[in-house]
Formats: sequence, structure tokens, C-alpha cells
Amino acid sequence: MNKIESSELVLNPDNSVYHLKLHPEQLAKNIIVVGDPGRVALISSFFDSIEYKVENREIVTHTGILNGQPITVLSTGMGTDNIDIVLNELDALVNIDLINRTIKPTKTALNIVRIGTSGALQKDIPVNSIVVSEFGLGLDGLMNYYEFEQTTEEKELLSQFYKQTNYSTLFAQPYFVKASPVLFNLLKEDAFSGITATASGFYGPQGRVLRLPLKEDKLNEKLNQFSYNNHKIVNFEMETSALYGLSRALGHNACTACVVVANRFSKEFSKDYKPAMNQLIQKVLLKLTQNRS
Ligand code: R1P
Ligand code: URA
Repeated sequence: MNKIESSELVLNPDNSVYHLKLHPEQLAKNIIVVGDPGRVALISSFFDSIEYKVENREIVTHTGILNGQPITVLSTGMGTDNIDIVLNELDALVNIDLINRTIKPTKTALNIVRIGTSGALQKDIPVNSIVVSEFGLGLDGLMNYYEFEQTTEEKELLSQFYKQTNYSTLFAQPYFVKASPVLFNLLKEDAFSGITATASGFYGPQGRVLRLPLKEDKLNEKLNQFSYNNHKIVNFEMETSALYGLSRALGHNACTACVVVANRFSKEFSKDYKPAMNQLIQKVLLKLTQNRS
């Protein structure tokens, strides 16, 4: 079997994976990912016990037990470039033999739920509400670097997106990816749902102007107006498209649930999103540790 070279699968001297600094036994199959490293301790404070705490750069990992089930929470930092690192290394931990540097013949599927914050792109989605992402719309470009098969439904959404928005060719080629149906159905209750647009930045790529004028100043209106087969674009954040794309390509299940901290059309920003975040965390933890699939 082909060995993966040390320049490609990068390991630390103790054989942990390069950026996550984790060993296979330090990872559970049910995983929560968050952008903010400060959210990790908040989430693991609900675990019954914590077995491992590992930290490197912006990636903080806590693994423990909740309701009798192993569970991991780790921070990715902001953006799809970090998701590329985190997803590839999470997959390596379960699907590559790190000692022999060979791909394992039998693959393990991880359940990955992102708990994040986001900005609503529909006026009727108030701050402090929850959005569960049925699709990711990648405006970031990450999946364009991988062999990645899109479904007929995703291709139809993309062709409608080009048609309805006259999307600028100056930007990265967009892509749609659906959530894991099992995780989406598990989490969608009592939440808004729809398409989550993943941007490559917080300011210009999400239509925010401080001092620099934008090349495309109608982007948010176009996203707001898009509609196809009852699918609407409901919120903006910075990780979901790549999380969904890489998870599906590697055989994992992923779904994102976000607290809405901004509404871009009513021009509001939440004064305190912590109570909504606390509620969302407890809901996801309960659903994930009751889910035996
Ligand atoms: C921007 O403020 C950050 O918040 C959102 C965005 O996706 C981006 O990472 O998510 P997190 O709250 O999970 O970081
Ligand atoms: N996160 C984002 O990426 N955008 C917002 O508007 C709020 C949170």
C-alpha cells in the first residue's frame, strides 16, 4: 500500500497530527466545532467528565463523556482556510494509520456539528434566534480545489443562483452543498432553516463598508432575493460550505446551527447573544448524545 510522504501528512515528533496536536485516542466520533476558542470551555462545562484538553494555535480541543457517550469539542478559528486544516486532520486521525502512513481499508464516519454565530439575510429572522443550515452556499472557493461531485439538486441551485444574481466572475466560483440529512433532521426543530452563505471574510465579502468601497454593493440584496423551490438564503457566516463539502467528500456527516447575532436588513446587532448560545449548546449536546446512528 502507498505510504503518504512526511511533507503531505505532517506529524509532530510525538506522532500527533500537525495543527490539531491530537492522537487518535483523544478524539470522539461525535464532534462539535466552533469558531471561537473561548466557546470550547463553555461547551465542555456541560460534559459529565473531561478526559483530554489539548491546545495549539487557535485550535483548542476538549474530549470527555456526556450521557455515557464520548464527545469532543474543538475550535477551528475563523474561516474556511481553517476548516480545510481541521477537517483534513480530523479525517486523518480516524482514516489514516499514522504510524504506517497508509489509508485504512475500513473508514470511520464522524458526526460533526458546528455551533456558531451568524448574520441574518432575511428581515423576519430576528437576532438571538437560531438558524440550522440545510445547505451551505460557498462563496469562499475552497471546494474548487478538490475533486468534488455535486448532486443534481446542488447543480440546479447553482445554475439558478447564477441566473438570478448575475454573480460577478471576479469572485470565486460558488458552490452549494447539502447538510447531512440525519443531522439536519435531528437539529432543525424550533429553528429557522435554509441556505447559509459562507463568505471569505466578515467585512467586504459580507457587504460591510467601513472605509473601503465595495466592487459589488448589491450582493446582500441579491442573496436576500434569491429563491428556488422554496429554498432561500437565510444567513451569512464563514465556515459551513467548506465543512459540508469536505465532510461529504471524506464520508463524514456535518450540520451547522448558528445563533443570529446580526440582522443585516433591520441593521441590528444582538446586545447579548449568550443566553441563546447557551440554549443552543444544551440542545445540540442532548440531541447528539441521544443520537445512536
Ligand atoms: C465572525 O465573527 C466569526 O463568527 C462566526 C463566523 O463564521 C466567523 O467565524 O462564527 P463563530 O462564532 O463560530 O466564530
Ligand atoms: N458572523 C458572521 O460571519 N457574520 C455576521 O454578520 C455575524 C456573525
